[in-house]
Amino acid sequence: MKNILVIGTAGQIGSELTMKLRENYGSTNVVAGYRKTMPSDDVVQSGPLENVDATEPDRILEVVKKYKIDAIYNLAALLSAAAEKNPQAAWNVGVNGVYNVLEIARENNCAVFFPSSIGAFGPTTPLDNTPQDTIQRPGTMYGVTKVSGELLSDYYFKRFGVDTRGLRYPGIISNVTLPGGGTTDYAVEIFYEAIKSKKFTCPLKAGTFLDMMYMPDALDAAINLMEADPSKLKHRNAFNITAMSFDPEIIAAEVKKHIPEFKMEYDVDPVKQEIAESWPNKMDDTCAREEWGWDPTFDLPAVTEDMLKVIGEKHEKGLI
Ligand code: AKB
Repeated sequence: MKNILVIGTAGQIGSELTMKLRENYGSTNVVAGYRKTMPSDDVVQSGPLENVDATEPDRILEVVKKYKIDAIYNLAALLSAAAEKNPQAAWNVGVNGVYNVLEIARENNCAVFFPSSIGAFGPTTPLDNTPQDTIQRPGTMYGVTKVSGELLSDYYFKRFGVDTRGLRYPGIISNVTLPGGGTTDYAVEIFYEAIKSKKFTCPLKAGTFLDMMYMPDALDAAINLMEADPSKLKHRNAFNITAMSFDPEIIAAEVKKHIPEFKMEYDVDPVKQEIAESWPNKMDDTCAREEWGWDPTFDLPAVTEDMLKVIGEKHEKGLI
């Protein structure tokens, strides 16, 4: 892989993935695509920047040709709760956008990374130790777009030989760019609120278990999968990966170990709660471990310690 285009670099994953790819492959070889919102100063100042909207294929093609792109990381999407507010836009970005990228990849011989999600599962999926290959009948527009993206990506690999690879990301915990409109966002917000006000109102019920992961592991996963020996991949789109599973009570107890006065109360958001209940409690990620060596570094205590340290420093500097 020499020249990479990242679409969606203002987002939670895109902002950090762009910097990591630039570190690994050289700043000038990684083009940051953004739509409306400008990415962070780090992203803007460290390498090429282009206005690229996943729903505008002519523009994607122009950038792919200009920079002789050979891999596209397409992170453009509306997250699960946001997609329920605007399902038409979610379809447009999450399905038409994915199709546009795959078509351009087919014509220009690019590899494609597709970020699927635990949202690709639904209420009829086995929710404990969710297998790699299982029932996928999501009831959300987000889930519909993720299943479509997985199927389209596999189709382009099998039918046209496009090197498509994808991950089913769990909730991603991070401290650079806030997520927005996701069901798992609470697991990020809790740390900011713990530092700022020592209290947090949780939108999900106690007992709602979901898979989660710290950003450094999520970035390594994408890059390692794209670098993996293709002859070892029995699956392509998309691999279950997880690093931990917890409910709001467990993460709150972990925060309390560092901030004993921390208090959490509940004000359940019915849309998010219904979505969360239809998602796995814990996925089985054996295929990712066996086929390309997935092995996360951070567990909940390590994430909590690091999040509180980084966000605490930002708070002291008046940045949040
Ligand atoms: C969301 O909550 O919508 C996302 C996801 C798990 O895909 N963070």
